[in-house]
This record gives sequence, C-alpha cells and structure tokens, in this order.
Amino acid sequence: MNPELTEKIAAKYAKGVESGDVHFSQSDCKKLKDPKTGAQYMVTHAPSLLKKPERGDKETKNRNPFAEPEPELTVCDDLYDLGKYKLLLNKFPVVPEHLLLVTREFKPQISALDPTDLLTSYRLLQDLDDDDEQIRNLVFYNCGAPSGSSQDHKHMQVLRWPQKFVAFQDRLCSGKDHFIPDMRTEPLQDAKLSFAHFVVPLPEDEETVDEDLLAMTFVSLLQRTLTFFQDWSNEHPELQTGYNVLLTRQWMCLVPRSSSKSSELDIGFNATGYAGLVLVKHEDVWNKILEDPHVVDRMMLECGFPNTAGTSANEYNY
Ligand code: B4P
Repeated sequence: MNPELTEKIAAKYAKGVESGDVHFSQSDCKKLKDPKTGAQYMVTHAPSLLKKPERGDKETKNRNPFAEPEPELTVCDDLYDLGKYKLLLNKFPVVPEHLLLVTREFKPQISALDPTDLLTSYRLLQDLDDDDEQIRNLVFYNCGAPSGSSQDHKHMQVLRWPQKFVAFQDRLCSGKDHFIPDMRTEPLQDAKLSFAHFVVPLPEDEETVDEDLLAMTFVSLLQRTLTFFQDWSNEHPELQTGYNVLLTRQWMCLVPRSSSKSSELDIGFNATGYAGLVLVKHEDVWNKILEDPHVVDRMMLECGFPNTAGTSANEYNY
C-alpha cells in the first residue's frame, strides 16, 4: 500500500467528479450464485450508461482520448518515472476511482503485454491493495476486438474489487502454490464452467515476483490461449484474435474470446465479466439474469471457447 499514491488518486477523483470531468454512473448491484456451477456473480445494473455523453458522436469515435489525455483526468503523467505510462482516471466509471494505465507512446491494443506492462501492473496492485482494510484491486486488459475493448491505444485498467466477492479464480487457486505451466503441467481450469480459461496462482512471497516470473507465466498462458485461434481459423476464417487478461496479487488468468457480445441477451462482456463482474445496461437483461443466473455461464461460452479442463495443450491443439 502506498498512501501517497492512493491519496493522490482519491483527491483527483473527488475533484474530477465535482468539476464534471468524471462522469460517474450510478448503479444497483446484486450478488448471485450460479446454481449449476457454484460461481458467484456480482451483477451491476447501470442504465445511465446507455446515454454515455460521447457515445455515437462521430468526431469522438475517431479521436484517440489517450493521445492527449485531459489534465483533469491525469493522475500521473509518468508513472514510477519509467517514461512509459500515464495513470488516468476513467472518464466513465461505474466504480469510483477506476483507473487506466495507458502507454505514453501509441501502441496498439492488440499487442501482447510485455514484461514491463506486467510488472508495472503488479506494482500498482501492491500500491493500491490494503490487506488490513480488505481493499483489493483487479488489473485487466481487453486485447483485440472480440475482447470487449473499444479504444485502440494500449491501456490496462484497474478496478476496485467488490467487498467479500469470491471469483472462481480465487476458489481455483486457494491453497495452491505458484507454478509455470509447461509441457507436463497445465494451468488451472474449473471443469464446472462451460468456457475455456487458464489460471495460475502467483507466489505468496511477493519478493519473488519479478518481470521474468510474470512474463514466463503470461507467455505460458498466452500460448494456450492462442491455440484456439490457430485451431478454429480453417472453419472460421472470419475469427479475429481476442483475449482477456486478468491479474490480481493472487493469480493471473487468460480467457480466449470469440465475440464481444452475446446474441442470447443484449449484453457485451469485457475482462470483468470473466471474473463474474457482470455489467448490465438494459433492464430486461438485468431481470433475466436475476431470474436465471446460469444464463451468464452460457453467454460466457458463447463469447469464449469450450472448456478444455482435463486435456493437455497437445491434445486440444491437434
Ligand atoms: P476499453 O478496454 O476499450 O473498453 P471497456 O472498458 O469495456 O469500456 P467501454 O468503453 O466499452 O464501456 P462500457 O460502456 O462497456 O476501455 C476504454 C476505457 O476508456 C473505457 O473504460 C472508457 O470508459 C474509457 N474512456 C473513454 N474515453 C476516455 C477519456 N477521454 N478519458 C479517460 N477515459 C476514457 O462500460 C462503461 C464503463 O464501465 C467502462 O469504464 C468499463 O470499463 C466499466 N465496466 C465494465 N464492466 C464493469 C463491471 N463489471 N464493473 C464495473 N465497471 C465495469
């Protein structure tokens, strides 16, 4: 925990909301349990997002908001003096103090995370999390069009984790030691869930977490993620590469994505959906999810790929 940084963020956020530079959306939240998989969902209903001020505006659509970010939203112009990242407030948050870690130089959102992206994200989690106060954060990266990303300039996002929320990744990693998946060892995958996902627990001893460890873990998960696109490209040549990266101090998870939106209900998912944090804009979708929480798991499969638990990378690759 780094009080200097957390206080700077809180002050900038309060000022941004007051001046109207940050457009906070009010929402209702409900915690649900999927009776078939046991997964927890935190479903957030934010109908005012349908009227997002800048949506649909042609000029704004063509503008890169991260090329010259608004000073009112800029928390750090050069985070950790690395010459590589700006730390910005999200202009349209649903959760207070939602942050964006944006590359100073333009890089495409389809590029993979590099070792510095990973270590800077991890360092940010260390600075923002507070175990005594049970404050925890999620870093996520929406890579490629099917992942739910809407901006092409490379950016990771940092979102405060809901209190007392246990994601399937937490259950999967509970009591497990860190390992780097290889030819003989597969990443963790919950066989009860319908969709493919690859999870690795991170070391409890944070001193041992460095660029190499994070990069090797990431690459091992990315290899498995990309096999889906190689395997499916003959039958589905239109398929674009896309995946989500989710990182907490406890685990790293990658999810291959086939589509950003579900056709079963009018809803799109970014990485947060694959932690069970489901953002809903339409009232009828909210009601349908409350009635039948398992619909979320079906939509996760529709927007992802089938679960491969119990199969080795070689088997599902060829
Ligand atoms: P992307 O990676 O491109 O897309 P996204 O987060 O999925 O957001 P999207 O724009 O599709 O918003 P949505 O209505 O689904 O990220 C781009 C980010 O840049 C966005 O977060 C956007 O708000 C932000 N941005 C755009 N212009 C900006 C500017 N000028 N300055 C600073 N930031 C700018 O979702 C609405 C919001 O809810 C998003 O912030 C989204 O991240 C967040 N959200 C999604 N799921 C959530 C969940 N389950 N819980 C809480 N929040 C959630």
